[in-house]
Amino acid sequence: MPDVIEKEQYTSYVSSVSRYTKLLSQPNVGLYNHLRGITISHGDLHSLSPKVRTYVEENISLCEPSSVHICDGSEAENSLLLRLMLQQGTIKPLPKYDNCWLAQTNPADVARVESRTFICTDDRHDTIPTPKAGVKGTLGNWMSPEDMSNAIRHRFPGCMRGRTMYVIPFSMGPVGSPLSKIGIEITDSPYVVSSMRIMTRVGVPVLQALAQGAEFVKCLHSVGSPQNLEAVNHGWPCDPERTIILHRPEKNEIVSYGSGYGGNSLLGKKCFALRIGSTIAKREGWLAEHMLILGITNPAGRKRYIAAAFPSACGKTNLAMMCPSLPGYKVECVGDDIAWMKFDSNGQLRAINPENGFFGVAPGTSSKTNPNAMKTVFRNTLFTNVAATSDGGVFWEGLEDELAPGVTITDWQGKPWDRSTPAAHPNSRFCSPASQCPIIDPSWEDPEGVPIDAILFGGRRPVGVPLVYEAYNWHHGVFIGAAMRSESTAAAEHKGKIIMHDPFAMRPFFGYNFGHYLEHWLNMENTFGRKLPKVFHVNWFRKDAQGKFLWPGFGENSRVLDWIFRRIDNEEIAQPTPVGYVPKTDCLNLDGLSETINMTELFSLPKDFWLQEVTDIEQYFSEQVGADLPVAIAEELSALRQRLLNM
Ligand code: GTP
Ligand code: SPV
Ligand code: MN
Repeated sequence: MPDVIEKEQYTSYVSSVSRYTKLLSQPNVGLYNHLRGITISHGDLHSLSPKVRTYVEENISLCEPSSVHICDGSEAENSLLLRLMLQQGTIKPLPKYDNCWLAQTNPADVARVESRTFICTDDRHDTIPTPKAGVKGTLGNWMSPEDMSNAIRHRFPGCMRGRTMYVIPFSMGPVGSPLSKIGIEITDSPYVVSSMRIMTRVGVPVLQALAQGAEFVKCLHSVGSPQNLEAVNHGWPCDPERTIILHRPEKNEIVSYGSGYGGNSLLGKKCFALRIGSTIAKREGWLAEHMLILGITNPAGRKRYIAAAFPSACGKTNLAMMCPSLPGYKVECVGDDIAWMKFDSNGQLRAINPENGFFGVAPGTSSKTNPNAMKTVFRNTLFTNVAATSDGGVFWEGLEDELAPGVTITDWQGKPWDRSTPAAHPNSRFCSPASQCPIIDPSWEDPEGVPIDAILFGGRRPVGVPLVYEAYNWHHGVFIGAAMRSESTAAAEHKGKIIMHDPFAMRPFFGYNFGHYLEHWLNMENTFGRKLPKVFHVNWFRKDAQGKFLWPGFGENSRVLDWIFRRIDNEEIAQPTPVGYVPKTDCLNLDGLSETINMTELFSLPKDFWLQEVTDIEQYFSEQVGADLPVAIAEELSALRQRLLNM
């Protein structure tokens, strides 16, 4: 603890901060004494804007690191961090490739932890709808600001003792774009610094924007100082028992403790770009969404942009980088996970990808499924929890055909792989610069964003849900987003393959009450002159009775994009069904497909299944959203039921 502030005096973190701020206004007393023992190992505290400096100094006082490193995003800095991580055993080299590294985490720290993720507001109702009595809410976790202060007080004081605190200035979106936002992440993890440098824009231009007074989102992260030292194994410090991820929208503040993994620690991604982002978007009238963005050019040379929301590990990276099998089509990638979208003054919805890299699911990625990812990830990449090969490379499930003969494999936990368990963790990932993607869109960094003409929702639905259908109108489209369901995946802690509700693929990422979020989406229609995108639902994952996928997926999904493209142009290739428009017979282009597709089964709408689906959605809305469900959404549900009954 800082010597000037006794531990007992910390009635809350907030009050310690205000006390500290008072001390700062008296030169040479209080915290200056405390800061005196700290080495600034890189950068200059005095060059920071006053607001940033205050934030950094508050956290020096709280976490008590032995040194502070202010990041500039340079190559030299990154080499230093890599050397340090090699020394500490956090990463291993992958000599088969160019500047690639493998991190193997503590097995207790492998995915986002939803159950320990909280949004903190004065009023609980601002964060989550009130679930029905006796039902556990699943639309986010609320915590009071007081409990947040306590949670911080029980974890952070002194947590960086003996270690370095890194200060990462980063921009979500191209620096200077009207759609971009700045953050400062304070962390004690060099792995986080290296990853943030790939995933966001880190460095001097951001510091310059801050010096000119730009606002920033405060992101504090520590891998923790475990009470149980067993947790600090093989160079991956973490504190799984006390992990917590806190968001305070009112103060644009994120605090994360105990996990070094992915969305828990790379705070620009889910915490900022989605949770805090969605609350800023609500206030400012735009949308922060869990969506890929792709550009598609048709054989006539016309280009359109599409955004698509699929839950975690349901195919965003794959669709965003797809190699279309349909001749004459070209797909280019703007982003694979997050879209910030705003209507411009002409009423056109425009989107930026706020990220700078891909944190993509490794298993299943191969030259067959995603050749563009394969051309992206073998340079300047940080792999996490994949398996290693004896020739200095990586391996994961799905790469079997690309393995050289005689090569042996060490699994993600560092043990010789005996094939009885997965070699790579199912949520193992690559972290690669977006600029390396061979099909990165020429406009991917356009500060104005790209024009969006269609929004896709989708998920893993093994039964009942057709390959593609189109919403009748905006309200129906918002209903389709609200009613999304998908089989659970390894990206979250859920066990087993159950069909879960995941509205807008945002269930783990809403920064505020889902009912209010729906109102916000519905309201997009209320400004005169706006050109609303068409809305579609897609499902690449329907299976036959033998459990085999009915649709080949991947590059063949270009056939669905072709239909969508032509629907944006209002071609008469659609017929109404109870769930929405589907392709008219022979209007989905199957030319040249080698396998025969059972189109009848792929598009069938089993009445019993759909009536049950309506019942399930109704129960979900009533149990989870209750009085916060907008009337327009309840009306869409009734209209769907009526259409099904008339079928
Ligand atoms: P997050 O990064 O967690 O948000 O995931 P994501 O939505 O980007 O998912 P990703 O594209 O990485 O796909 C995850 C898994 O789905 C991989 O195992 C893919 O091989 C598989 N997948 C993607 N597209 C298809 C498809 O069209 N058909 C089938 N059958 N599988 C697919
Ligand atoms: C997801 O789970 O949707 C991801 C990975 O994109 S993480 O950044 O860990 O959230
Ligand atoms: Mn994601």
